[in-house]
Amino acid sequence: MNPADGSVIAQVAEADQALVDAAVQSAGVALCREWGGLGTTGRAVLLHKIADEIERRFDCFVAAEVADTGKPISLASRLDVPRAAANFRVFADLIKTSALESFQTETPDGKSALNYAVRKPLGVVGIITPWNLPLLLLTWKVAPALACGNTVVVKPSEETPATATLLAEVMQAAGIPKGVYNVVHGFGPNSAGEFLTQHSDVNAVTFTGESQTGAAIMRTVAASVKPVSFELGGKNAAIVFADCDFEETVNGISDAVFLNTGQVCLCAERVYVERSIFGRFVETLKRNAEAFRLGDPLEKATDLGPLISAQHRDKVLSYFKLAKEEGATTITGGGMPRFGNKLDAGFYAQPTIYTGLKESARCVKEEIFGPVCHVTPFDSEDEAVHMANDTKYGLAGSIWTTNLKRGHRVAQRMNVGITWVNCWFLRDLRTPFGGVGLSGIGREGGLHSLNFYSELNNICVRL
Ligand code: NAD
Ligand code: 6OH
Repeated sequence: MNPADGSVIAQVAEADQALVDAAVQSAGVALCREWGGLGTTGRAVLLHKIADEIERRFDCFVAAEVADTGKPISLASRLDVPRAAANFRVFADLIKTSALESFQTETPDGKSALNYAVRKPLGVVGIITPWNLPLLLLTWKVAPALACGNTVVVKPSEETPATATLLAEVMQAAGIPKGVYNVVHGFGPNSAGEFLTQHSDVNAVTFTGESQTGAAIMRTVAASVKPVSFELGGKNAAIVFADCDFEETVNGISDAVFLNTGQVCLCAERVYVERSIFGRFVETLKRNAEAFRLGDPLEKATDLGPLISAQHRDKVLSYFKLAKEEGATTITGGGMPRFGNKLDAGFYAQPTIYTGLKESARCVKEEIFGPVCHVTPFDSEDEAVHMANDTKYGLAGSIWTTNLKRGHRVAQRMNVGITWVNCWFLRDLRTPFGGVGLSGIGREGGLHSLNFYSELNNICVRL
């Protein structure tokens, strides 16, 4: 469905067990054919061709992503689709240039041995992805998996099947051998997702999505001890000190809270602001939230689109209701916008800001994944860090200050996988990416991805 107006865009075939079996088998066979014989140089050339073909179909990918997700065309054009091409280029270059460790080992008899490691593919990798950044997050995993010589079976979210399918056309056009990239569509439990994760011929599973789903997948793969990489949910904090660059910070936080209608795992849902600027900060954030243009994703001027589905909109609205029951003060929003046209059948929610909740409130503890934040004042650095870290999640955080020492110091105290200072979602694809606690297991990005998507075989040679 198109989340902007509730219309049906396409029918998608749900893979049954037999189709998933066929996809996994095709991936297994491809490992032993031409693909398996290619070296890193050959694979890197092909990965660049994939990026070329994505860029050639730029408008087509943007249109598909906008129709599936309802995200503004401006966002898909500047973030999702360029990042998909970049994912392939970065891992193509990295696999060619990355070195592996070696050790000259002294032996008790006064001689020595040489230890060195070689990379081997894991085999068939099952890739399961969510709906919020469908192509970006899919290619973030497919690119390093292919760079390392694996074959893949991908299961995109049932909400956003289009771009994974278009990527199959890209693979063909780029000359990727048959069976290297396979797509199955369907749901999670008792459907394609579960059939894939429990398949005995799938050698590893990489997953991005909700923490609870990660737990379910972990139980499924436990039986066959498959390696997993999990990028899961978050309840991310931003800490704003009184000495911040005020305008830059409010604009940065506006992005961190509302980008993609708050449907980015890295979004800040908890904002902690030093008390002396609290009132002014909340007022200015409100001004920004109210200035966002909600509307038709296909219009270039639109800042925020709808939520992904009626079900997710209802979940977000249920938190709006809960916030009031928990005693929140509504600074702005808290409901659904009215357009007076076909967009009223879409799944929109207003940009929403709350204050006044206790830190123990469910709205401050649970991931909402919508255009909403709660702002809390603080009096000391220790108090801010304590509140920011008081969560079972630990994906990302951001610190806003012009005090260089404080920026580093507070960043290093954050119990998360990624901390930004005076910025948010600024990505260098070579850096480690992942979370602690309920936010995930392992790190991807750069060499961390190469290490997950390959097995190292250490070879010890007595000299
Ligand atoms: P989700 O967990 O509901 O679904 C993700 C994928 O898992 C879908 O393809 C779904 O079909 C599949 N799935 C569901 N149950 C399954 C099962 N039992 N076995 C196998 N597959 C199963 O997540 P979502 O609602 O699509 O995405 C939103 C969530 O993803 C949020 O919690 C968000 O924080 C998280 N997220 C995290 C990151 C990150 O990098 N940490 C990035 C994006 C999104
Ligand atoms: C989550 O919604 C965003 C994840 C972003 C990435 O994984 C990335 O590589 O930028």
